[in-house]
Amino acid sequence: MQTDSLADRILNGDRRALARAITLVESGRADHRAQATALLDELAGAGRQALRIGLSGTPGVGKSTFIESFGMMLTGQGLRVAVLAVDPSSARSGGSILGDKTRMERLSREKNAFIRPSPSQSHLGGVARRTREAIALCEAAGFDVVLIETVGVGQSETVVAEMSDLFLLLLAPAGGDELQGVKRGIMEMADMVLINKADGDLKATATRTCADYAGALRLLRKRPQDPDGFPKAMTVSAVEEHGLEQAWAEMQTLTAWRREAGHWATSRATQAQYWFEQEVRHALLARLSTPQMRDRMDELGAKVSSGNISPSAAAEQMLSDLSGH
Ligand SMILES: Nc1nc2c(ncn2[C@@H]2O[C@H](COP(=O)(O)OP(=O)(O)OP(=O)(O)O)[C@@H](O)[C@H]2O)c(=O)[nH]1
Ligand SMILES: [Mg+2]
Repeated sequence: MQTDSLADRILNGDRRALARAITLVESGRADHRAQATALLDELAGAGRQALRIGLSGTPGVGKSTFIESFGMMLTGQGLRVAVLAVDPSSARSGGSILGDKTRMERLSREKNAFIRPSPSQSHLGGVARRTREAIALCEAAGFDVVLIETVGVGQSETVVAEMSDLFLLLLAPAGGDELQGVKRGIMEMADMVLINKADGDLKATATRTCADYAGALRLLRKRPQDPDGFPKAMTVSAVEEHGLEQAWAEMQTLTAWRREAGHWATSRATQAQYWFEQEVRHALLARLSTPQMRDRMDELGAKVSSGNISPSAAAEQMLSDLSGH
């Protein structure tokens, strides 16, 4: 494969080239990895940036529906929108790929939208790299907004927050008790809290839930990257398409403020540093996991167990073996 021409096609916004490049970054083959790295290097020179919006929330809260309605609104304004999904559990992604495809029917027909479901890969480290690289590819292809959906369980929301410029938490209308159900860490990561399904019978509950969260957010420590009045809680209806313009206006206000105050650049730089360190960790772990290294580990482990060598001396031998490979 000629990465050169692939790069040119991506820079020209060719969606098939983009899809092919994402397949390349998803591949576990060593030659594909080398091509993907070369391609990403080449594209980085273009220096294109999109607004990366991470979206998290419990299953069924309406993330996909929101992304479709919100995405349609953005494309309606002439913006180009890419949608990616992070779904670390392969068992779930089997179902949600199908579900998302049917739910994002309108958006998937838009010529200014690109939707890429999560690959059926269960290892979070692999999913993180693939998503990060897919974002970079979408940026190079000239998308204005990249939306990243993740289901709000486990570590996946931290992963997505670490690669987003804006991290949105989508919540369902619920009684005050359920406020406790949202982990503090997630509330602290959220740049905006959207109470979805503020329609029909649920409208009044959604308004109450929104007030509860607005109160809770005010109590949380203020972060330097938030101007006055942020993080905001707002009600939306993805189905009835209410509140989407207001939410987008707030996102733009927040983003403009952060750019002006230097937080955008700082955050991108911190994230790049974080992912560099993660990559080093993963690469080291991968090198420790080769059959040869596992054998060596077992061998030294047995010596440690029998008291022939101290744990720290064995660890040093292990590491010197590793650097010799
Ligand atoms: N009343 C109402 N229902 C909604 C709204 N948004 C989504 N739903 C419904 O909620 C259900 C789940 O919506 P999805 O968009 O698939 O939710 P999700 O968060 O993407 O779900 P997973 O991907 O499975 O985690 C569907 O039946 C939607 O029609 C809304 O604004 N109002
Ligand atoms: Mg979904």
